[in-house]
Amino acid sequence: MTNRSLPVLTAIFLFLLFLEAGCVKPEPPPPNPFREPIPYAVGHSPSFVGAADLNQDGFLDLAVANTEDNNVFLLINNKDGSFQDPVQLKTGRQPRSIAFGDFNEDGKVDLAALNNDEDNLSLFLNQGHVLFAPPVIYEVGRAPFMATVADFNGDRHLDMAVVSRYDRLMILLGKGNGTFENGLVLDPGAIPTGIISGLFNGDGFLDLAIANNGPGSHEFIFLWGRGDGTFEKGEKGTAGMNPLSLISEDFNQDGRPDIVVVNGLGDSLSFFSKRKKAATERPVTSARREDRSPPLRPILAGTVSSIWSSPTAAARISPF
Ligand SMILES: [Ca+2]
Ligand SMILES: [Ca+2]
Ligand SMILES: [Ca+2]
Ligand SMILES: [Ca+2]
Repeated sequence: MTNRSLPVLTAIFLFLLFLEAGCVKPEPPPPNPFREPIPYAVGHSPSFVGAADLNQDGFLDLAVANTEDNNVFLLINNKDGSFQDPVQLKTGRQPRSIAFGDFNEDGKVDLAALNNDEDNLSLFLNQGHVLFAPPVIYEVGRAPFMATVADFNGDRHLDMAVVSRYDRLMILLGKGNGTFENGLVLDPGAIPTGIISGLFNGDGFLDLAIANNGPGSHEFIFLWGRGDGTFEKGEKGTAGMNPLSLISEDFNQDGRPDIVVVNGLGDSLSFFSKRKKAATERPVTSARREDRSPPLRPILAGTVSSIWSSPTAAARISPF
């Protein structure tokens, strides 16, 4: 082979490679891995479903809030992913959601139903064998909507943070015996409908993130925990239209929580992940506020306030 023929052969090879690449058909999407759904009858206007092992058999059970029936249905797992006929718990008017936690520390998961039309919650203590004690009522705020459970004051007893649609956040501090004392009442912004807790600013103290569903809102806010059950206002994030609810998981496995906000309008959700740490940033070595890790960065549908970077993509989410 001469030196002159080498470029020609290379060109032919690249051309064939190009043809080959052009002919490659995209992989067909994988088939839907889910079977046909199994219907289970619940009550009227079910508005919330949560999972917890309510009978301590190691299998997750379901609890459904039936808003128009003023009750919660408990569906116990048959240990094969099918569920028994529901056990009914009578709640207050219009239970909107349910929070779970072992509030009396007896090893059994208790539950609180947020009664949207009575401005209180019904706390049911689990007595075992799917029996629950008559509920204890706690006043929370007008039209309670969602709660998150964690130990906010570091006393090793579970506490509860409850948002109500009429602009109120109440912190209920657990005593560990199934009772609570009212803590702070805070203004979380207009019509808060979603709340989660997590270590969002990296100072070692649990924080709150709240979705505000008010008219024209694009807002979700952080409240930075001080570790004693009190909070201070943190940054505001801007999601899509009328943020409704949110979740936090470590989706990119960088060891730091990401946040997904579901927007009530606009057919989108907003995904926030944290920026990479700057080289000059000090590592978090103690529970000090100055050691906050970088703020979260949205990468889907949404904009951010001054300390947040701009979104890089928008997504329209279709139901499957
Ligand atoms: Ca179970
Ligand atoms: Ca319990
Ligand atoms: Ca606590
Ligand atoms: Ca914190």
